[in-house]
Amino acid sequence: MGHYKSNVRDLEFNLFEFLGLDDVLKSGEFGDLDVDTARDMLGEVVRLAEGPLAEGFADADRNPPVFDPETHEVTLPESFKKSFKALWDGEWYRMGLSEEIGGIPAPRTLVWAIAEMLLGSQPAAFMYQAGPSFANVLFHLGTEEQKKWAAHAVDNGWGATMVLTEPDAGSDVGAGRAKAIEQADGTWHIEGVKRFITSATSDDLFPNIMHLVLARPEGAGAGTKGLSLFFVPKYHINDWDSAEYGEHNGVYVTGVEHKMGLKASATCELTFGQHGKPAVGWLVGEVHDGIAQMFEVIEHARMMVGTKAISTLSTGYLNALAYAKERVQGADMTKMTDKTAPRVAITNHPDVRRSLMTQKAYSEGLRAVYLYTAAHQDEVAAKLVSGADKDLAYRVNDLLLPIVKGVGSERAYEKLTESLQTLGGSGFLQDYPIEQYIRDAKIDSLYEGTTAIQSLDFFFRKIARDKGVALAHVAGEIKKFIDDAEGDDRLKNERELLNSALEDIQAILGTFTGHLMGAAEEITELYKIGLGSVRLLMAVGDLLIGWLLLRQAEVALAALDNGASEKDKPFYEGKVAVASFFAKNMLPEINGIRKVLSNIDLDIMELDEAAF
Ligand code: ST9
Ligand code: FAD
Repeated sequence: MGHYKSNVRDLEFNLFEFLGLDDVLKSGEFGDLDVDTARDMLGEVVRLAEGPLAEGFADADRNPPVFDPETHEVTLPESFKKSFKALWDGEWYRMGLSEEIGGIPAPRTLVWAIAEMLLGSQPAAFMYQAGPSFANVLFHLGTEEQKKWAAHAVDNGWGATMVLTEPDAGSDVGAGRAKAIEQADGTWHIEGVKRFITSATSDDLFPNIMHLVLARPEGAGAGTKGLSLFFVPKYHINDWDSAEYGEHNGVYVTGVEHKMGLKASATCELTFGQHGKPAVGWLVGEVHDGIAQMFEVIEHARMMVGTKAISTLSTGYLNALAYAKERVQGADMTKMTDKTAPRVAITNHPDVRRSLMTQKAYSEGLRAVYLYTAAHQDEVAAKLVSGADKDLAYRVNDLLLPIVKGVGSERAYEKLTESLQTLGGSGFLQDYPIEQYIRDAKIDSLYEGTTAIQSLDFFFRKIARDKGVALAHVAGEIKKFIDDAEGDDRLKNERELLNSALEDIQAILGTFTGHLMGAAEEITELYKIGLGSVRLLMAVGDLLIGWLLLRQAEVALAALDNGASEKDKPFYEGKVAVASFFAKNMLPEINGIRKVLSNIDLDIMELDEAAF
C-alpha cells in the first residue's frame, strides 16, 4: 500500500447522489458509457492510484531528476518512470479528448474525478502526461494540417509543454520578449529564453515534445495582445505518416531548477535559437491571437492545479485520520485530574477533533466545488445541475475557475499543516508523506497565476466584466436553497448561517463595486480592491463550500431517513456533521471579513517603502 489514500466513497456520492451523473449518462451524449462502467472505471483508478502509480512518489523526491548540460536532457529516477508507465499504459488520458484524435467521450465530472485520484497519487506523472490534452487544444485551434499533427502526437505518445514565462515576464506575461521572425516558407524562427517550463525535458518518456510557445512577431504591438502562439517540436519531423523524426530543432533545455517540492517534475530553462540553428515554429491556426489561444490551455491547467491541491489535502487528511485513530496519548479531558485514568486515542481530544473536522470540511467541501465547476463544463450536466444554458454554463465555469485554483491551493496548503500537526513530531519526519505533501502542494498557489492574480481575475474579469451574470446565477441558486420551503428543518440554523454569509458577501461586493465606480473620479480607489481581493476570493470560496456541504447534508439526511445500510450510515452521518460544523465554525468568520473590507483605507499604499 502506497502513501495515497483515495476517498472514492465521497467521489461516488458527489457524482451519483449529488450531481446526477446517472442522468447525464442517460442523455446519450457520451455514447455507451453507463453507470456501471463509470463505477468500474473509478474502481480501477483507485487500484492504480493507491498501487503502482504511488510507488515512486517518495523516491523521486529524495532522488530528483539529474540534468546533463552536455546533452540538455534529464535522467529521471527509474522508480518514477515505472510509476509513469503504469499511468500511461492505463490510457486514462483519452477520457474526454475529441474522438477524432483517439479520445473517449466522457462527462467532465467523471474526467476530473479520475484526475483527482491520479493527481493525488503522483502529481508529477500526471503533468508529464499533458501531451494528449495539449494536442486536443491544437486540434481545436489548428489548421487542417495541424489537426493531423495533433492526432499524430496522440497516436505516437508525445509529451507537451506550455511556454509563457520568461525571467522578466512571470505574472506579467505581456512583458515577454521572445520574438518570432517570419520565414519565406511560412515557418517562423523563435528567439529568446523562457524559464520555469514544466516537462521541457523528460528522459526517454516521449519520442518527441510539442512546445506551445508564446512569442512576439517582429513589429507586433506591446503587451499580451502582441503575442502569437507557435507550435515548436523538439525534433523535426521527416515524415508525419511513418513517425520518422529527424534532427533536434534549435530549442534546447539549458537548465533545470532545484526546488522545494514536486521535484520529480522537471522545471526547465528553455533556450530558442541560440545553438547554431534556428528554433523553427509554426503559427497555430495561422492567426495572431496568441494569448486567447494559450488561455485554452491555461483554463485546463488552472483546473488541474486546483484539483491537484484539493486531492493532496484529501490524502493528507486521510493519512492524519488513520494515524489519529491509532495514536494513544493522554487521558480523556473529563478525566484530566485523574492521573491513573486510561490513556485514549488522540481522536478523543477536542482539539484533534476540531482539526480533523476542519481538514474533512475543506477536503470534501473543495471537492464539491471543483466537481460543481466541472459540471458546468458540459452542456447536459450544467442544465441538470443548475439549469444553466450553454452560454451561462460557460460563464459559471469561468467564474469558478479562480476559486478552484486560488482557494483550492491556498486552503489545501493551509490545512495540510493541520494534517501534519495531527501526527505531532512524527509529522515532521519523512517516515510519513505529509511533509512532502506540503512541499509538493506549495507550488499550487504560485504557478498558473498566483493567488493575487486569481483574485484580480475573479473580481475584474469574472464579476465586473461579466456584469455579474454568472455570479447572480450562483447566488440565486444559493438563495433558492436557503428559502426552500421543503428544505430539511434539521438544517434550519445552518440555513440561517448561510443566509448571513450570503448577505455578507453581497455587502462586500457592493463595497467593491463602489470602489470600482469611484475610480472614475479618484483612480486610487482601485487600490482598495487590490488590498481586499484575495480576502474576497477566499470568503466567496467559504460561502460556496458552506452551501455545497449543506446541500450534500440534505441528500445525506434523506438517505438516512430512507434506511441507509449499516455500512453507509457513518458516511452519511459524517456528511451531515461536516456541513453543520462548517456552517457554525467557518461561515460566521465571513462577517469579520466584511467588517475589515468595508473599512479599507489607503494608509499602507501611502506609506513610504522605506517604512516597511
Ligand atoms: C504554468 C504551468 O504556470 C504550470 C504547470 C504546468 C502543467 C502542465 C500540465 C498541465 C496538464 C493539464 C491537463 C489537464 C487535462 C485534464 C484531463 C484529465 C484526465 N480566461 O486582462 P488582460 C486573455 S504556465 C480566459 O488585459 P493582461 C484574453 O484573451 C504560466 N482568457 O491581461 C484577454 O483578452 P480580452 C502561467 C483570459 O493585463 C487577454 O488575455 N502563467 C483570461 O494583458 C488579455 O487580458 C499565468 O497564468 C481568463 N481568465 O495580462 C500568468 N484572462 O480581454 C498569470 C486573460 O480581449 N498572469 N485572458 O478577452 C495572468 O493571468 C495575468 O492576469 C495576464 C495579464 C497575463 C492575463
Ligand atoms: P512574479 O510575477 O514576479 O510575482 C511575485 C509576487 O508578486 C507574487 O506574490 C505575485 O502574486 C505578486 N504580483 C505580481 N504581479 C502582481 C499584480 N499585478 N498584482 C498583485 N500581485 C502581483 N511557466 C510557464 O510558462 N510554463 C510552465 O510550464 C511553468 N511551470 C512552472 C513550474 C514551476 C515549478 C514554477 C515555480 C513556475 C512555473 N511556471 C511556468 C511559471 C509560473 O507560472 C510563474 O512562476 C508564475 O506565473 C508567477 O510568476 P513569477 O514567478 O515571475 O512571479
